[in-house]
Amino acid sequence: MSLRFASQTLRSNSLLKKNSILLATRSYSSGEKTLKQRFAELIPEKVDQIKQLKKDYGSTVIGELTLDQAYGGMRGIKGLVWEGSVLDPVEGIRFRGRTIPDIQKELPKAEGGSEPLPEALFWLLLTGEVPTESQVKTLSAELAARSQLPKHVEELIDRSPSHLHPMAQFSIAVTALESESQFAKAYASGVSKKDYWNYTYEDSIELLAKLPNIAARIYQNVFKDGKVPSINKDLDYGANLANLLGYGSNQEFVELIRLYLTIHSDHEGGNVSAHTTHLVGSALSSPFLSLAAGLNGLAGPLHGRANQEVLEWLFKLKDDVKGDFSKESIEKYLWDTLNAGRVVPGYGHAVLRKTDPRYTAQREFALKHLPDFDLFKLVSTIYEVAPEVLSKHGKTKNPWPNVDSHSGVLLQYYGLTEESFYTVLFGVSRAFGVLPQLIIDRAVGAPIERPKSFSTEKYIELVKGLSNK
Ligand code: CMX
Repeated sequence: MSLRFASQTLRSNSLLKKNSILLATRSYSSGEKTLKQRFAELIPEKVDQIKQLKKDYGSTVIGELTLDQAYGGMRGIKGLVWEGSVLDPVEGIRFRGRTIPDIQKELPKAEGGSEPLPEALFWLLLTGEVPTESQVKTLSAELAARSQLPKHVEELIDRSPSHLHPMAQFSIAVTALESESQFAKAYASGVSKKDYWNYTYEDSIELLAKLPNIAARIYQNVFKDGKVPSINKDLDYGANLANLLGYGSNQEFVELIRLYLTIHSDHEGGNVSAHTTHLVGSALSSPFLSLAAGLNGLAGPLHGRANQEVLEWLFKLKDDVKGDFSKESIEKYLWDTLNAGRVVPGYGHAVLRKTDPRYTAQREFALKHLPDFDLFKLVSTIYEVAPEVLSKHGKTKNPWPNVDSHSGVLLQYYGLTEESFYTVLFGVSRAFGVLPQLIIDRAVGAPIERPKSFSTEKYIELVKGLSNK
């Protein structure tokens, strides 16, 4: 290690210590545990639980594997561990055992608000526990306090050409935050494995804290006048993000952002963005590099970018039907899409086999706040027509809408009309889901991921050998 790097490392480690001491003092004075303290308490329990489970059942067969699954995107293969959420094909997502309506009811809210605070969900995903209001306030304040971007990251975003997709800018900016990684510095200085989680936690909070400034800077640069308002240290995460984007004066929009960030966060471990973040993290790449990798996956049209595609598809539909929004003309448009060999964006899912409860939560928000909005009515009519058309078409295993089918329409209503930005908001939310798992991974000593692959020739040899038995 160079002398310069070694002294930087020592400096940042002592800063980190100071930070932890400050946090500890703050929490003792309020009498409640901080998130970090509570998580630290829970680690031995989790480690023991896993140790015991492996000791008792380590050689139990938990599934079968067919050749179709190897060639079919590994659907249904159980081989990942993900603590924050489990996805049931019919019922949808549960965050630490709780459905979306449960978390809407149970998680702390902002004063006067009715949607859950995403900071509270982060706490729940990491610990399995619902935080108190004051614990969430402490976390919100910490995130606001750590939100400022390093100059070089601001410059990188400012230098990005406006035709570079916002998701590419987002990924570049998150990657460039690697300069701030306490984990990378601690690893280079030879810190013990037992402490990995500590530095992963610090990086994750630092990263989460900085995402609103990154997202807003991209938005203001590409679509507005490039000026980004300042973070308000007294506001929660969603309110700050809404402010930075320029829509904070509308309380309904602020509520929407809180709901949006909460429900887009986690969808168990096998989806592309979650799995990628976890996989890259398993090589002990920092949370910055790991999340950036996950964001690159989220940017794909079959995954997060579908929310942008939905809007583009809806606008084309509006052009095509020339004011005739009858079920018949929408049905024709759906068939035209399918017959052109394209997917209907916002419909279908690799795991779900029913309407996505994240779709339902957004539909309920729309029914409450914007029941007469023409695009919402259009989305509702498509919901009446598309499942039957997709079923008749006969390819997709799930003809029901997913989360992306609804999110853009809500943002359109409040004036955030630039659909190529939508996946960035999804990405900010996804960080709330994948970073807790990254911290848990390091706390329980999860190994580098390395499944086995075969060539087609080797699979032929394998199946022929097996079928001869
Ligand atoms: N429209 C038309 N065809 C569809 C379809 C849709 N909405 N959904 C699936 N299909 C097709 C698939 O393309 C596949 O066709 P081929 O056999 O020709 O390859 C066939 O139906 C079987 O697919 P499946 O097993 O039902 O679905 P997959 O698990 O392979 O894919 C998904 C899942 C989400 C990629 C797919 O449903 C899709 O492309 N949907 C549209 C894009 C979308 O909304 N993505 C967002 C998902 C949520 C998220 O991650 O954000």
